[in-house]
Amino acid sequence: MNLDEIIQATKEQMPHSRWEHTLRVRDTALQLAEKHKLSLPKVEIAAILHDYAKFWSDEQLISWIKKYKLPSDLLQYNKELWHGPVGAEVARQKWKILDEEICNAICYHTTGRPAMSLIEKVIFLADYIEPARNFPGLDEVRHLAEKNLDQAILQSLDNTLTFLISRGQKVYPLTLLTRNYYLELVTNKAE
Ligand code: DGI
Ligand code: FE
Ligand code: FE
Repeated sequence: MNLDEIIQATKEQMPHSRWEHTLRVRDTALQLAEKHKLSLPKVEIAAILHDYAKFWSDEQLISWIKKYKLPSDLLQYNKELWHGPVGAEVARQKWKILDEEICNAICYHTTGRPAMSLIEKVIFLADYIEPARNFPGLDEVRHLAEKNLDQAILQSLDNTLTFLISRGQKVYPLTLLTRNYYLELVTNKAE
């Protein structure tokens, strides 16, 4: 597995603007990784691959979810939730990446999950705070991410849930479980 080859193939899966987002996620993730003494090459691969399947057709995403027995409940929720788990499967099947931390960081970058590893947290947050993002409440999450990753994750999930509810959209149960987990973690630590 060669990083240049992965970069070239990833670039070909998406429009240029999405590739630029990917590069900003990589840079943001590497900054966080350095601060938290994480393996930079692992973080870089996860960041490059995180949106690999974002522009795949519904048919292609559905066929991977079925073929590789990814959670079938995904199909009852927003299509936006499919590209993470499928991207992780691409990492395994196409790029032979067997490092579970890298695959999980790709898999859970949209929903998060309870008790994420440091690399999962870094990819999850870098995707949310990269410099060109512009969500309501983003400055607070950027600020929190400098001091406490768990608080930043909680705030970003609260923002996402508020956004989904305001648009009348379904919430994927894992998104909610993740939010509740980090709420408890942050609250108990503060006591
Ligand atoms: O792929 P990106 O745009 O870089 O970012 P992402 O993978 O975090 O996807 C964000 C989208 O996913 C955003 O529009 C909100 C949506 N999303 C996150 N959690 C849920 C969700 N959508 C639904 N319907 N339900 C969720 O639980
Ligand atoms: Fe994504
Ligand atoms: Fe992304």
